Amino acid sequence: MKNITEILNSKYPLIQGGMANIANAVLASAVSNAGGFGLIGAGGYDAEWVRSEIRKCRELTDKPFGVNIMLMSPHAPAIAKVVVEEKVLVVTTGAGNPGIYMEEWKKAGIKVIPVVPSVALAQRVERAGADAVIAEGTESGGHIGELTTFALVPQIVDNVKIPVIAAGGIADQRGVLAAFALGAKGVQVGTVLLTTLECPIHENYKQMVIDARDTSTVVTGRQTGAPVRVLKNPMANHYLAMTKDGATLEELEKLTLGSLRRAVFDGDKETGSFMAGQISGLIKEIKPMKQVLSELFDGVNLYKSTLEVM
Ligand code: TUI
Repeated sequence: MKNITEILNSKYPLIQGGMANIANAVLASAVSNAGGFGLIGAGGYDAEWVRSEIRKCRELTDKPFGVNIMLMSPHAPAIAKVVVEEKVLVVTTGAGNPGIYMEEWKKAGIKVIPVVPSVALAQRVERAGADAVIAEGTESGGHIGELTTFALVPQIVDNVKIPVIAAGGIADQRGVLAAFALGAKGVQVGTVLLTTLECPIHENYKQMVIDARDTSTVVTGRQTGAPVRVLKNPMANHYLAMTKDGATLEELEKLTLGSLRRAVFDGDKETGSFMAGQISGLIKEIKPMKQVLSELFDGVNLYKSTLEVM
């Protein structure tokens, strides 16, 4: 089986999370320049935004990087074409099954690494030609599945032949080692990148992650079928109270419209949605990207720590 660093052509076996509205060319190039594998997160943006960020990223780094496509976006079909036209090396997908795009991407030589919340979807995308999968636990920030990283990773490892990348709850070397002990060959991180110097979010967002404790996140949207983990704030409390009072889908959508942008760009602590994972409580300071990645990996032999599963 290929190592993740061979698939990604990166120094570290680390891929950046999709991080909708956050992961632009500045963040992606910072991750790749520090030895990880950066991604442009398409989120809810349109195809021309993605094309322009890909081109900007090529100016900012000579290292490889990829694109994350959020499949719930109405722009996903057009973005799926742009990654082919722009000869993107690696595509990760989230929030859905990328099956309908796989043939075209594989034909174009793109390496495809879907985020999967279950063994069933991992097996389905493996059959469709995925090069690896990202097993993302419910500890993660943003849109999440049901299973924890600890339960999900080894079950996917035992049921696919392609490499598995672990995500959710990883923010230091212990988390990386644990992921490898569970059989993962790499990690995806998001929350720990929010507080890097280079991360292009409002200072209030970074400070909220630094101030967070273990119990500071909450899941909104469980009832509407799109559960999203965010930092607790008046916006999240209001959302949950409205859900309890039987608010309609329209009312909830109206409340959350633009709320991620208000968090990322305006740092609006009252009405923004600050997506972040349960590991926020471990993060204590703002650091340069290079230091964060070095602290995750340097000085440890991950491959020796891996147990052979019989
Ligand atoms: O996608 C993510 N995290 C995200 S996307 C996002 S943007 C957004 N904003 C508001 C509402 C919804 C999305 C913010 N964070 N992570 C990857 C992920 N994929 N988590 C869960 C899944 C997933 C869920 C179901 C993947 C596949 C899936 O399959 C269902 C099916 O069709 O079989």
